[in-house]
Amino acid sequence: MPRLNTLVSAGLVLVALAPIVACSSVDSTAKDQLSSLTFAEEPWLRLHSDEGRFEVELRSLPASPPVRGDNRIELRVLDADTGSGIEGLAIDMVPFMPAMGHGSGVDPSSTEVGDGGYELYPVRLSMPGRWELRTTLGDADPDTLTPTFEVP
Ligand SMILES: [Cu+2]
Repeated sequence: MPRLNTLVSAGLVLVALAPIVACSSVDSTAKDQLSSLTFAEEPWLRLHSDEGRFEVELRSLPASPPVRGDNRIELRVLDADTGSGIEGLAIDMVPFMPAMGHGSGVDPSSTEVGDGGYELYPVRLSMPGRWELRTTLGDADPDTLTPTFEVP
């Protein structure tokens, strides 16, 4: 059936296999399970930084948007004019719940993964509701970004 073949794109196969991979390692911790997952090809959010210098793609695991508990978030930081990845940025991210005026108690650390990619872990969202990721890109001449979303 050609129609079925069209539906079974690489992306769908990845999504279908992810739970199987997670379930096959019953003894591993939540962290191990999270690190065995692969970011989706399509970002769940694209934003310009507040000063417009960067275009930033966001991907998250184990789901998009991020979920209650610990998340892995990848930021891909691109030059807004040329589209090329910006390397060597210090990234500071503070999860914050504006309605209740609290953060998450843990600051995620940033690991550069190449080509303008930065992985933030653990992004800990302790309760359902609206969260902001108050993010600073670079330290000498920083630009900022505040992805905002609902945690189910
Ligand atoms: Cu809260």
